Amino acid sequence: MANHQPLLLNGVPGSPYTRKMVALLRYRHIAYRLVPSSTGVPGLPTAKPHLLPTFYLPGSDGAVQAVTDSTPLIRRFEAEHTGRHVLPTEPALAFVDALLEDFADEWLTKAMFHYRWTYAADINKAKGILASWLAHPLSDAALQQYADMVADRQIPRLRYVGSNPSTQPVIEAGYRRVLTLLEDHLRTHRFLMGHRPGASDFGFYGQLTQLVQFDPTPMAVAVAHAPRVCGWVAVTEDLSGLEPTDGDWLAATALPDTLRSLLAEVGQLYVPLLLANASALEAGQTELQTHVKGAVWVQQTFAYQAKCLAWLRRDYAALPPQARATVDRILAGTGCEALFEGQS
Ligand SMILES: N[C@@H](CCC(=O)N[C@@H](CS)C(=O)NCC(=O)O)C(=O)O
Repeated sequence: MANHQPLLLNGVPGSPYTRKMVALLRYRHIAYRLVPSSTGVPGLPTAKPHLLPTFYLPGSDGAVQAVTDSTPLIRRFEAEHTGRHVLPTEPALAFVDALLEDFADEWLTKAMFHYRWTYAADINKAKGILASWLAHPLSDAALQQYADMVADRQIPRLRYVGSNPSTQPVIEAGYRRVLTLLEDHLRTHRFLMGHRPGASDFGFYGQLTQLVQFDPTPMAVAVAHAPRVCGWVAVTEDLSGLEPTDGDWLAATALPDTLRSLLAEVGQLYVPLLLANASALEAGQTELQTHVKGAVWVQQTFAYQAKCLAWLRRDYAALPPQARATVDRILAGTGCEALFEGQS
């Protein structure tokens, strides 16, 4: 069903998922109205939990609903708006795209949150600027007070992403390695998915807007080691003038080694966490414990990531036989195949 009304959403520039979705809407030529505040839109419903971005979309009864979660929203917009699609047409490539999107949303965000709320320079920059994104102007004293409230709220939440002294080296080495692997890929390709962006491009873009353009510690790493990644993030913000064609997607049967290397990193950094999280939740535990790159990783379980794993498994189960064989060949030896072992 075509929807010609501009989509209404609420979000702020410091929210990686807001950036992901705004860049996607621009690329897709989907008209939107962004209400820039961290507190929702007065008079409209609030999502539970309140997350940024929140979209205000008609429900089946026509009443406006507050809708969150970028991954299913991207799929909804693919169905409701034609042209300039971000889900690759070839099922095997679409699967790789979904896996990389999930890694960006759920693992790379750990690096983003870790750097922002661990180092003094990052905390001091973020707390003042994030506090300024209330819907109304603040005096200096009120801004200072609100900035301290933001930091006092966010710093203890490092535990939700698993950032602590034992995981810090793994997160930071993982971030550097992801930058290097992206830099390698961008040496020969314009986007992760080839000559046009997939959903995974927007997932990486969203987190990287913060890591390479906002928070000073990870930004310095990127500027020193990954100039192409920095340039790519700047360009991906507005791809309204890109004219994609069907031939611009990668071919899953000839996936470049640079993307396979990225998948191997996903297999090491993210797959153990997804599996341990699902097992802990199944066992009714509130905490998961596993090893990532040899380090002990302990964190609170996260119901949303169990949903992510279920979505990936559902997509895997739905692959036509030939596409599944291609996916199996791509994933073999990357560590990602462990997500689908024993799945019919
Ligand atoms: N799964 C969601 C994640 C959205 C999310 O976590 N948003 C963050 C800001 S980037 C948020 O609103 N966190 C809750 C808070 O800060 O209170 C998506 O894909 O959109």
